[in-house]
Amino acid sequence: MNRLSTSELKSYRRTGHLTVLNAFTGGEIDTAVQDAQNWAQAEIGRMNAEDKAWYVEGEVDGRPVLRKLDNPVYLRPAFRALARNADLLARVEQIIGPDPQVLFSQLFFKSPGGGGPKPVHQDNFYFGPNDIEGMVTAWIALDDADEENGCLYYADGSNQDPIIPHTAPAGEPFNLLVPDHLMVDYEMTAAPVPRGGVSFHHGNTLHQSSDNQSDRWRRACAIHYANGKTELVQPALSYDPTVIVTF
Ligand SMILES: O=C(O)CCC(=O)C(=O)O
Repeated sequence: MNRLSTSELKSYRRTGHLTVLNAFTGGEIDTAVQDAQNWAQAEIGRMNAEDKAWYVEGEVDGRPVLRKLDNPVYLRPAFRALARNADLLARVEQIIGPDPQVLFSQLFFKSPGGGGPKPVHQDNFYFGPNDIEGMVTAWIALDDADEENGCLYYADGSNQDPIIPHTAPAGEPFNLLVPDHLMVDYEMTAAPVPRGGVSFHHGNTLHQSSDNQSDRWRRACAIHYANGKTELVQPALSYDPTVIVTF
């Protein structure tokens, strides 16, 4: 079984994030990407105008493309397979402790030339867990992610800072963000991840992604794990407990 080394764990605890290369094979990622594209086309066909206004983000080759879809791990066997990967679960357990479960998951499409940015936030503000150490996000790169196509940026060490109040821009109640004036002391560092790699981040780690300025996709699946004892006691949005995936 592949596990995190002592120095990797130490680095994660210090900086609040850690990238592991080649966590998944090319074949596993191919299966997930194919499923993501099929699922997106089916969902676009089903969406009403209000959903389209939020989820559709431009066009590629004359066809609408989505910003994101929620709960791939719960809804799609191809993504459930990624989430239950034995090496991934072992690493997650090293970070947060026993009995990891998936409370929520997200599939980000960030399409070529049109995929928009995700503003600075802390996942723990969204989730409001009773234990800030009890959750970790595993962000799986389904394409090479770099500065040109909108990789993640982290504020190193912000995992050791408290949760900061977030606000929502007018008309975007789900897009919670840290206001600029609270970010002046933080430097954001790019964290490129090659396809098949995973970037783990702590729930308090400040992070964001820029827009996709390339002609390449930047698809990624974010899996939000909690250990068996962690509960969402003060969530900023509402999370459906029936979609929790246990192993
Ligand atoms: O992929 C992105 O652009 C945003 C991901 C994110 O915010 C997360 O994984 O918590």
